[in-house]
Amino acid sequence: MAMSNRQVALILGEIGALLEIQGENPFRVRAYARAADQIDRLAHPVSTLSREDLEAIPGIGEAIAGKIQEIMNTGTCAELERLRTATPSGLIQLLDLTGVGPKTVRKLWMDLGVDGIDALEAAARNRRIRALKGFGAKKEGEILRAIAEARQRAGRMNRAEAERLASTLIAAIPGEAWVAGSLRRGRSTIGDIDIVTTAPPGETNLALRRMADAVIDEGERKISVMIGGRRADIRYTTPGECGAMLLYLTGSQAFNIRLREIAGRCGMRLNEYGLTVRDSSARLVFATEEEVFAALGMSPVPPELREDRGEIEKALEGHLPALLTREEIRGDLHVHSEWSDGVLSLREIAAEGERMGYEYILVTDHAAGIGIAHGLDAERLEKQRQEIRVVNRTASCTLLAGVEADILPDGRLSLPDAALEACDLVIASVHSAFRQDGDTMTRRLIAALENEHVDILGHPTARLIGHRPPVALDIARVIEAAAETETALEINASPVRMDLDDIYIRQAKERGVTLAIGTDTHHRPEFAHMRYGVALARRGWCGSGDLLNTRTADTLLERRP
Ligand code: DGT
Ligand code: CA
Ligand code: CA
Ligand code: ZN
Repeated sequence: MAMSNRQVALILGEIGALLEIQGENPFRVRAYARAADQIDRLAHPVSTLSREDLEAIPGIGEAIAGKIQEIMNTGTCAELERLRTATPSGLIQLLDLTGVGPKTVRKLWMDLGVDGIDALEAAARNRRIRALKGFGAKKEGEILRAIAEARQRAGRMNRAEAERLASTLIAAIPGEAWVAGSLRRGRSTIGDIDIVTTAPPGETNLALRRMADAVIDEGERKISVMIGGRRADIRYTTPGECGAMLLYLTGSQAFNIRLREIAGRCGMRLNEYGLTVRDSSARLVFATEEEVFAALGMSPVPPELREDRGEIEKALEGHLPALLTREEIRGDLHVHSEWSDGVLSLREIAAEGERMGYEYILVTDHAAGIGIAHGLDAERLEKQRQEIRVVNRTASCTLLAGVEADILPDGRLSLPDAALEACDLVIASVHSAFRQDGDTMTRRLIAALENEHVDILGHPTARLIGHRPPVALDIARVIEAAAETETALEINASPVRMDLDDIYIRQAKERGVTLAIGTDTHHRPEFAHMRYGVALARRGWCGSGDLLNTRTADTLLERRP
């Protein structure tokens, strides 16, 4: 399908904006803005124009005409991908804010170190923006309003954003409080925050009212507030009744409905306050969820499984699967260093691995390929392996020498086989031509799986939550090919990826495919995202035997011929 003029114009506009954020030559910045404008106003589909036609358009020279053809052929272009890699992805999202253009973004980035929407919100709430030259208190207020508005448009939160908001709320609540809802169930995206607390309602309502942008609903039993465009529901309970409330507010709704049916079959009524025996006024209350499950004759169901996808039947039979735990994870299988687009040295990565209690970390820098900044070629990879050997002499966490190779649009990889073979383990991922049709994309991924040197298919759907939809893909065929070629599928635990997601993880597991959790760390704090990956694996019903991360380094290396 040919790209529309609007799509091409948007890409040219993004290149111009990114060049400006990067502080590049103002003439190039303006050339892209102008070209975007021209394409947007063309009377004919840009896809019908020849190279000569393109260059005849005022303001479109040889260089930009070439870019336009590249964009129409691949859905993206090397220049754009280079800029996207070089620019913190949070900055690109700031451009979506009303009243915020590239020049503002550059100033916020350079002067305040703002690298995304959350940092911008923090800066505005701490009154650091009004102090900037040319900004002021009015602009600061506009920015806060634009953030709230953008979040309402953007839909669901990613887990990192949701966790930050939940901790802020819990810190403000004068008493014990627990996270419930989809956040507790480990879902990859979160609609709103749900919290259960035993704190006194009056005092808590006052505290929350003070920090909220708006109060939707307030009383003795609950309060619902809006903060930065996000909703939070807080329910009050007592220590003795906490179990039924936490169970109710954790959900899911489908799970709750089934539990009520089960209670009904035993002649009881279940709600968020406890169990009542029908035709009697006696109410049983529970301090813990476990006691509620016991009263219903079930084993306790872990929050990650509470979706009514077969777990209730298993819990009634007492046959719930043993799920993966964080303690069983021996290492992280996707980490970038300063050798490509990460910031940590190999030594710092090994030290972080030690701190996390890991036995190993698979270092997977980008291999040279289209759109990847500072990708490594075979020679640089060999140099990196030598340095890894040196670091491994003194570190207790072993660095494994891997690579993240690009799957090119035709299914070939961005590194020759000999270079792949020299690595301990190879991840192959899609980083370009995201708009291929489903059949082409599926065949492209299967070609990569069939390469005998590929061990893990990285972030299989390439989605970026709130930013880029999953690629078109026949996931069943990809899972089948992964099973046949004994290639692992990644559970990318970055909160903006969460890829594969739970349902696909479960399909893969059931077909006997091994999964590999990787945090895709580029900066130190991202190592902690391992917990998101573990939660996703649990939501996919995985036990320790389904993961590569639970194997010893020696067992992992035996996979290699
Ligand atoms: P979300 O916020 O869209 O990511 O998903 P949840 O699961 O957090 O849903 P939410 O916030 O609407 O409600 C939190 C929990 O409250 C939900 O998981 C189960 C419970 N709940 C909400 N509405 C109902 C309902 O109509 N019936 C029952 N049985 N439970 C409900
Ligand atoms: Ca919720
Ligand atoms: Ca809610
Ligand atoms: Zn990647």
